[in-house]
Amino acid sequence: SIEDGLSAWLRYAPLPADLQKSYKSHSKIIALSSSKTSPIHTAGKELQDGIRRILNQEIDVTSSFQPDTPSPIIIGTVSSYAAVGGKIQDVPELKEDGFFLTTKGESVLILGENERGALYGTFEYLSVLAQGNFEEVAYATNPSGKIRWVNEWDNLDGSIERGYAGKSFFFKDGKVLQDLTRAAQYARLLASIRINGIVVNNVNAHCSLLNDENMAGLGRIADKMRPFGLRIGVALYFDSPRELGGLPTSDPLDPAVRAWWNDITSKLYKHVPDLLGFTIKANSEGQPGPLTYGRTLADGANMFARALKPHGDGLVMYRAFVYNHHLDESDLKNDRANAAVEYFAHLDAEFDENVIVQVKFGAIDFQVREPVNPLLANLRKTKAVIEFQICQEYMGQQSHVVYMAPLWKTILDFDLRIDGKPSLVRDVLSGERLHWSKSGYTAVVNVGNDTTWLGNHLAMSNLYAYGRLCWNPQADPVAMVQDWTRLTFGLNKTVVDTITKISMESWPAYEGYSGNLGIQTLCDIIYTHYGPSPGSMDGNGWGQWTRADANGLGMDRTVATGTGNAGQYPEEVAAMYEHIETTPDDLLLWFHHVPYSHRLKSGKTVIQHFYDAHYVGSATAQTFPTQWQALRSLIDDHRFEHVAFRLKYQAGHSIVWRDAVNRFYNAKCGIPDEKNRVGNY
Ligand code: GCW
Repeated sequence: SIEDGLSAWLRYAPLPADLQKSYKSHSKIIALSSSKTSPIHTAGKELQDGIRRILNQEIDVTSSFQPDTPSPIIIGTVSSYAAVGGKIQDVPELKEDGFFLTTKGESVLILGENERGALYGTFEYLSVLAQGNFEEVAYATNPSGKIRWVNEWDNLDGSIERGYAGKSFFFKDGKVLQDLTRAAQYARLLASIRINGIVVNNVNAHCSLLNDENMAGLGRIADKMRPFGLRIGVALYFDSPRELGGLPTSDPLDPAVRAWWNDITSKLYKHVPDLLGFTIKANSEGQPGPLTYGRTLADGANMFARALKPHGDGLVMYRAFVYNHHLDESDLKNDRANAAVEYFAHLDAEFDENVIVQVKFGAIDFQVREPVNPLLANLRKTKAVIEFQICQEYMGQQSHVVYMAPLWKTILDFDLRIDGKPSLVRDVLSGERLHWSKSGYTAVVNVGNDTTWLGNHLAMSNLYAYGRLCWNPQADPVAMVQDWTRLTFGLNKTVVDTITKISMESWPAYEGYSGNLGIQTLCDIIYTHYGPSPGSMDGNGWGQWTRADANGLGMDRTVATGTGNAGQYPEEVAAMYEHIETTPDDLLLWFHHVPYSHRLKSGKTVIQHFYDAHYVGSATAQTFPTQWQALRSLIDDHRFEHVAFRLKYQAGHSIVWRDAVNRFYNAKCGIPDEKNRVGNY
């Protein structure tokens, strides 16, 4: 039903009656909240509602602590619990946003390091109840990433850049919407996966966000988010001083410009006292920025950082996505993948302490496979967050099912060997490896007002898994999708096994038919980023090139003969990517230009691998509709049909992909398919 879509993994479907009976009842929820807008107040209500729906039990909530309450569920912070005389000697030391949960004995105790943590613990408790798991537990858990944000690319006119699920539920006609019901529902979902920040507008920002009416509107959005422990940030348009303020320049070193931003920032804080900060896309894809005024990127970032500084802990998320999108392809040394390191590495010591560089996971742009962005190995003092993308811009745009947790894991588990030492990306992002005080994660989500949020019920496992990975980047993609499935579709084993199988097969299948061996997603590159169009990748200034001709393909990114990109990695990684023999097959064409007849480690030639992988990937996608049929009558018809339709579409579109890509390369190189499938029509 529509309700199922909106509540996503927070459906709280009733458990079977026998299971319900085996739950040890509690007399009361004691939520030690300081106010009605406190996340602990939210937690109390959420738990009451969840227990009613999952277990069919009524339970009262109170905010006052009575020590003699029999078998209560207590929700509080460690300090608020101690203040009412609770025993906290067994509670381990917690980090910011962490929580302690114990169900041992008669009562349940959920204590957060802060109020947000207590809400997270409550959602955790509900998540295990909803999965019919009443096992006694006692543990503390803390986040890996301090920064666990999402970005929405919502425009003020209500459209969403790269959004595939309807219109914005924040903005319309240049203003913040009056009815923010969906925004609050979204905040609830985000809180349940422990996201603590949301940047509500497109990084291609508009200056009218900062007019008086919209600043008040941002205040209303923040009010909706606060009870869920979520703070909001905004993306800013660099030239606002000129375009909104009427100043002659937006030069970041000009005192009048700085005064203008200081004033705007003070006004914003009046409406949003807990503002997260600013996200800046500048000197990128036609956006103005400090370079426009002859200043450095650090000059630009620090201007915002200093405007935020007097108000508290506000951060500048300065996006590293700075590159020339009019790059000349005829120069074999040109490489968009080099841009981030070239623009940012030498500024490592120049950024203020409250600037964080926001780095897309790969050096190009959310492709089906990319190596880790080398900028993450070139910063020491400057702190960073990684940027993932939950909307599937290059990944089938939610019309294809692609579960991306396995892709993200290949990035997070990669060892960058910074200074010759173990440097897993996840340990860089946690701040441990380089002793950063603040760092972590963000992801572009682009949910819309569609009742499925992302346009496809199955796409929501990506949002769910993203939140879990920010907290614990070692979480297992299989376990995450199983949990998500139980919460979203129910406990039936066939349902869980089928959705898990389709999900785990989906990224390899998509890679099989959309872009092999590190060649990138071979989609239309000029505008839609959808559907097969290998020919569109070259002959333009965007720099997402394949350099395919009659003899070979791939980018030579070696130091010896190519763009030098391999050399942007630390020594050991650079040596691996420099040589064809040591470059893994799945990134071969990212780093090397080779003939179609080049033999892979698998023994196949590159072209035969292309042919075969496209057939295998498409064949896998063609099993999805059949696999899904097993779920008829095991889940509700509404969601069954919704997904069935999309999987059928994906199966067909995978054939289009397969044939378009195979025929394109077959025509380019003229080498026949050993199995005689391609070109025989
Ligand atoms: O992937 C590209 C998108 C643009 C987007 C840009 C960015 C918001 O195609 O639509 O702009 O990335 O990340 O800034």
